[in-house]
Amino acid sequence: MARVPFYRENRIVPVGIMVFVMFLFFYHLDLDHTDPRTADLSDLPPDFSHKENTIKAESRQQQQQPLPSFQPSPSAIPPQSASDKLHTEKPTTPKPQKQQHGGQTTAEDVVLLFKTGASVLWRRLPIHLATSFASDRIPTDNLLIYSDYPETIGSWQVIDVLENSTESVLRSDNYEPYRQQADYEARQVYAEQANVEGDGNGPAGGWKLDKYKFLPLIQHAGRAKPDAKWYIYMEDDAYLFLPNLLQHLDRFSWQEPWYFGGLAWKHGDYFAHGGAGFALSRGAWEQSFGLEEDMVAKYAAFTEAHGCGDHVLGHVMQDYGINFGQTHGKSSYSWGFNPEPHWGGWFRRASWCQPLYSWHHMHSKDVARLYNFERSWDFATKGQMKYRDFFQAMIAPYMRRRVVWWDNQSSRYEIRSDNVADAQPPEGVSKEVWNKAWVSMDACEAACEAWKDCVQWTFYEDQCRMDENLMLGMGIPEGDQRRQTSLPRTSGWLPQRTDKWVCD
Ligand SMILES: *[C@@H]1O[C@H](CO)[C@@H](O)[C@H](O)[C@H]1NC(C)=O
Ligand SMILES: CC(=O)N[C@H]1CO[C@H](CO)[C@@H](O)[C@@H]1O
Repeated sequence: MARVPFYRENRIVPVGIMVFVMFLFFYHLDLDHTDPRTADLSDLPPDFSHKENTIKAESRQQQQQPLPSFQPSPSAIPPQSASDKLHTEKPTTPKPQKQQHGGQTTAEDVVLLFKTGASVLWRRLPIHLATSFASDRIPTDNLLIYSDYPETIGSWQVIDVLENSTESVLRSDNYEPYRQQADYEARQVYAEQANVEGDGNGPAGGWKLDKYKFLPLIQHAGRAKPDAKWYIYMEDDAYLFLPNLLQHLDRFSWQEPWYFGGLAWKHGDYFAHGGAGFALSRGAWEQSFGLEEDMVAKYAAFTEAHGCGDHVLGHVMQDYGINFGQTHGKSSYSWGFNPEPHWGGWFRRASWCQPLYSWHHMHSKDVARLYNFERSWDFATKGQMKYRDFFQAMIAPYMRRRVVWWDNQSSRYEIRSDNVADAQPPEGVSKEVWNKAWVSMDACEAACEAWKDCVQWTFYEDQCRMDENLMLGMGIPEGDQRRQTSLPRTSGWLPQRTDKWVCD
């Protein structure tokens, strides 16, 4: 018997049409609901940890104070600035460029600006050449490597970003390492810190050159790559989750002036912390560097008088009416770009479901394993990688119920034998359990378990510290000298409690 083709089968065709219509319907619903922009980041508390590499327990209260609302002082903006027209129309939410993130902005659209220095280059650059600079991740043409001495490594050219420094700057004391570098080279002396004969540390104080690099770097990049839509800056001891960031950039128009990264501030200027990495749109470049013959010369005195290059750049941006942050005037956003390493930063409920863009103070080993992790992430189907995803893959495996010789810096509450009289238990915890916390490891753990938000604790002698945020920290391994000079500290985690930190 001949089979009827399926499209003539009158039981299948109407059902097929119905299924197709329902699919279209749900697809549209889904588009509306998954729009990441509706999860506006402005509700989030600011993270004040930037610029501070370690978060001290004493200063955390202060760090969690909300920022004063961000209004650049009008006098800081030159009245003649051609940027005024752009500056007045301040969008409060990023303008959508497309419906759903799916890779409209590709690595071809951006330039990755990598900053290093002559005395650290040989230790920090090679791991990136072997991992994060893979040409399927960032095309070689879209990568600019900046140092303070020119080098050639295979097909990579390292640019001396200070090569055009003016005479007056060259005479500055801070430039001594730059001048000495040439002498090292001329005398056939290495500066690799590779522990091989003939090796040296290089000129002392190379870090002093750092602040001079930011303006020439951005000026050079914008001129060398005028067709780029975004300039993405990173330092040699950072890891930047580039594919995650590209999906983020999809939500902004590169023609508009955008400048975002990890929030930092100094002398009344808000700026992107250099170590955490940042993104600058072509629109921002044109509205600032694009208007000047030589921005480096124009701000030479300001650079000389201040300490940090990322701040100098932020000051310039502010002068040209380019406000920091992805909501422009709102400074509350600062998740994603981290000025600390993954083991020294806090995993909080508030950032748990936010996408993750960078970690700073990375060892070469970190770069290798973060690169592996990034490659294992399926961006096409899972979308952006969040703090939660990173935590589950890279942090949680280290966390145990209890580990001796480990201090994880739990610090929201600290109960000691000498302050217990004033201890106030959090809501829902009995005074009896709480006030015993300092007595023993078991009592400390019991107090943490009794406080419903507690996710980690640390016990030492007569001191119990507890926290509602998670930080991995570092242990003290067997054979380490520090085990001879102190008593063991014990730490414990309750990472299973993050099950309550649901996303969506
Ligand atoms: C230095 O100046 C030359 C000539 O203008 C230019 O080609 C080069 O790109 C400049 N270098 C930097 C790092 O800006
Ligand atoms: C963030 C961090 O690692 N904090 C501490 C964890 O414990 C070690 C060992 O006691 C300390 O050296 C770290 O400073």
